[in-house]
Amino acid sequence: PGWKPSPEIAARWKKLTAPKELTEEHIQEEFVNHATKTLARSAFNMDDFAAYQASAYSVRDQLIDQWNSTQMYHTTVSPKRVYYLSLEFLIGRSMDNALLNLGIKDRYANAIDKLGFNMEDLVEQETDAALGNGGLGRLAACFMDSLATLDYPAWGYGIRYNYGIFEQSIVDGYQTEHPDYWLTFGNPWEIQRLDITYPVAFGGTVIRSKGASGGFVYTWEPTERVVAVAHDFPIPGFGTKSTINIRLWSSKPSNEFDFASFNAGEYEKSVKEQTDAENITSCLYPNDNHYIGKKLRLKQQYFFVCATLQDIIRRFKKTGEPWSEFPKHVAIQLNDTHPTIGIVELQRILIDEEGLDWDGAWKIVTKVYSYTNHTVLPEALEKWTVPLLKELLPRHMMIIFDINLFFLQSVERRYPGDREKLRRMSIIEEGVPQSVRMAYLAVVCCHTVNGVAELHSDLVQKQLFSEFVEYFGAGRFTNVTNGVTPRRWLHQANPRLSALITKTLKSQHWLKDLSELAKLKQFASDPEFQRKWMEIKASNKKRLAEHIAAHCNVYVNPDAIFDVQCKRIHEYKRQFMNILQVIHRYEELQKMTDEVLAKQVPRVVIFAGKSAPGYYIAKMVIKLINNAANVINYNLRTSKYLQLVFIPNYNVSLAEIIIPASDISQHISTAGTEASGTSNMKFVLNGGLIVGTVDGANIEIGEETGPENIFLFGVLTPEVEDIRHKQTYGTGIKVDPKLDSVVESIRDGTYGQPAIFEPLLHIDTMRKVDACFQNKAEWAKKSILAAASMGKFSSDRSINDYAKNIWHISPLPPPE
Ligand code: AZC
Repeated sequence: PGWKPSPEIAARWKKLTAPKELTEEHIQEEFVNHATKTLARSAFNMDDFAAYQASAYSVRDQLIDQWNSTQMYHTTVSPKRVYYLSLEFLIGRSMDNALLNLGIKDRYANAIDKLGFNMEDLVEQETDAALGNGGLGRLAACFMDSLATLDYPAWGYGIRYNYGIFEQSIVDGYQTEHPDYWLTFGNPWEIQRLDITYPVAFGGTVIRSKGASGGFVYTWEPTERVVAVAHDFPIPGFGTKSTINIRLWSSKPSNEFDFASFNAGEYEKSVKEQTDAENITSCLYPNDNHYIGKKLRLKQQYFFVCATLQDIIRRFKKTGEPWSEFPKHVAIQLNDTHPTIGIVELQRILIDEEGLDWDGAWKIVTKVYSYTNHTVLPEALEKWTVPLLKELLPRHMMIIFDINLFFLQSVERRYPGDREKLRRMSIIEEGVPQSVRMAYLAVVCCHTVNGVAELHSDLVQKQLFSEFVEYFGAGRFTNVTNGVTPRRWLHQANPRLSALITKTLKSQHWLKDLSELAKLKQFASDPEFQRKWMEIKASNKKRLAEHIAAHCNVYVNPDAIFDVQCKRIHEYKRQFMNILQVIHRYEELQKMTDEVLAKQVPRVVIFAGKSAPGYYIAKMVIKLINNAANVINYNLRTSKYLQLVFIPNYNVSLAEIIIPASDISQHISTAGTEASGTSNMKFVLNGGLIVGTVDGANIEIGEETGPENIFLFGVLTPEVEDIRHKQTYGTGIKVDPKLDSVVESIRDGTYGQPAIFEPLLHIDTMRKVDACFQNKAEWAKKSILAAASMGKFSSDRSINDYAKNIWHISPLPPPE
C-alpha cells in the first residue's frame, strides 16, 4: 500500500466506520439509499425485484463490516488457517440466510414492511448461486457456514462460473436444459476485487539448464497467459461476529497478450484470445459422480489452484517467516481430487521459484495437504492422460513423473521384485496413452485421506486404496462423517419447526449445539407436542402442494403420505427401482374392489432431480416417471390413493420447500455405492422418516435413531458383489418384464436367492410404511424421536472433527 493514515486520520476513519445501531429508521434509510443511489430508482419506480436488490445491498453492507473486522483481526493474530479448495460451492440463496445468521431478520422485515414490501416475497426474488452439481458442492457450502459459526480462521476457494448448473424444464416428459445465467442482474452477494489478480499460464515448454550450485534448474516458458480476478463472497456465522470468505476466481485475458496480437494487426486473433481466456470460467461441468476428461476442465482445475496458491503464499509471506514455517500457518483441504494438481503446483513453486531443493519442498508440501474422497465408483475417479497434461502443464508432468519415481523406488525397496505391485500402485497407469491416477497422486502426497461416512471410509481403505493402507499405514486414513448445517436446513427452511424447538427447549442454543435436540425426546409421546409438531408438517405439505400445483399442474392431496426422492438422477441411486415400485402399486390399486380401495393409505410420490445432459439412461428414467405420472394422475378411480409428480429444476431453494414437507424419503442406493448422502440427514432433521438401504450415512443415522425409527431394507455391501456374480454367471434368471406376474413366484423362492430382488423388499418396506402411517400418534412419535436423534449430523460436528484431527487449527473468536 502506498498510503498510510496518520494516527488522527486513522482515528477519524475508525469513528466513521463504527457500526451504527440497526434501528428501524436506519434500516429504512439504508434501503432507500440503495434504491435511489445504487439502483437509481424512485418510490414510483419500484417493484419486488428492485426492493429485493435494495435490501440485499444494505444487508451486504452489514456483512462487509463484520467481514472486514474478522479479516483484520485474523491478520493481526496470524493463526494457522484452513483453505478449503473446491470446484463447487452450492450456496443457493443468500439473503434469508444472511438475515438469520446476523440475527436481524425480524428487524429488517418490520422496517421494510413499513415501506410497503413483504420480506418473504423479496426473498423469493433471489436467484440461486448454483455453482455445484449436488452433494459434494452443497457439503462445501454447509462447511463454510459451520467454519464461520465456529469461529475458525478459514477460507473457501473455487471458481466463479458465469453459468452454474443448467436449469431443467420438462418438455413432453423429457428433461430439457437451459443455461443458468445467474449474473444477468448483477450479484449483490459478491465483492469484485479488481485489485486482486494473479497471472495463470498454460502450455509451452520447459528449459533445463545448469544452476549456480551445479544442479539443474527448470524454466517453464508457457505459451498462454490469462489473469485470475478475485470475487469475494462473505459468509456470516450464526450468533457470532465471525464472517469468513469464499474467494471465487474469474478468468480474464491478460493484457500483454492481446496488445501483442493487436499491435501486429491481428485483431481477430486478439479477440479470440480474449474469449478463450474468459471461457475458462464460463461453465460448471454438469456431471455428478462421473469424471470428464476434457481439456477445458483440466484448465479450470489448474487455473483455480494456481491463483489460490499465489494468494495463500502472499498471505504467508506477510508473516516474514521462513518456508519451513509454512505448514504451521497453512492447512489445505482438497474437496475430492479436482484440486489435486495444486499439490504439484506447490512443489513446483518451491523448487523452481523459491529455490528450495526437492526434499525440502517435499517435506513442506506433504505437511500441508489433505484429501477427501467422495466416491468409490470407478467411473468417477479422475484420470488425466499424460499427453494432455504434457501439453497443458509440461513442468507439472515432469514433477508428477518424479514423485512417482521416488514413490515406486521406495515401494520396490519394501517389496523387492514385485513388479505387479509396482504396476498396480503406480500413479501412472500404463496404456495407450498413459494416464495419471489423480486419487493415487493425492494419497501419496497428502498427510491424511478421509472418506465421508463410516462404511465409505472402510471401503476406501479396504478396496480403493488397500495397498496404500498397507504401505503408508492406517494412520494416514480416517473417517469424517458428513453433516449439514441446521441453520439453513432447519432454522431457515422450516422456521415454524425451529420456533417450536426453541420455545420447547427455552433457548436457541441448539442451533449451535445440535446434540441438544435430544432433549426433545421427553416430549415425543406428549399429545400436545405431537399435535403442534404434526400441524407444522401439515402446513409445510400444503406449501409444497401449492408449489406443485403451480409448476406441475397437479393438485395433490395434502393429507396423503408425501413420499419423496429428490437427488441427482443416477443408476446407483435407483430412481428406476423406485418408479417400478410405484407402477406396481398402481397396478395393485387397479385390481382392488371399491371396498378395499377405500381402505388404502393415500400416497403422493414426489420425484425431483437433474440428469447429466449426456446420461441417456438417467434421462429415460425421467421420461418414464413423467409418462407414468400422466397415466396415474388421470385415473379418476385411483388418483385419490396414488398421485405421482416430477417437480422440475431441483435446486437448493426447491429443496428448502420439499424437505420440510416430506413424511418419508427414499435413500435406496445399492449397498456400498452412496458414499454418505446428506439429504438423508436433512429430511430426518425436519421430521421425515427414511426408507433406505444399508448404505452410506443411512447406517449411522439408523444407529442414532434406533431401528424402529427408520425403514432400512435390502442386502449388505459384501453381499452385493456376490449377488452380481451369481446373476451374471449363475442360474441365468431373467426378470419378467411384467413385474406383477412374477412377483409372487420370485418371492416364494422358485428362482432361489430372493435377496437379488431388492425391488421386492422395497415393495414390502413400503407396505410397512403404510401400516405405520395409519397410527397417527405412533407416526408423530417416530418423527419426533428421529429428528431429536440428529445431533451427530450437524456439519459443526464434521468441521470440529476436521479441525482437531486433520487440520490442527483452533477457533479464533473475534473480540467483542
Ligand atoms: C457425493 C457422494 O455421492 C455423496 O454420497 C456424498 O454425500 C457427497 O459427495 C458429499 O460427500 N459425491 C459427489 O458429489 N461427487 C463425486 C465426484 O464424488
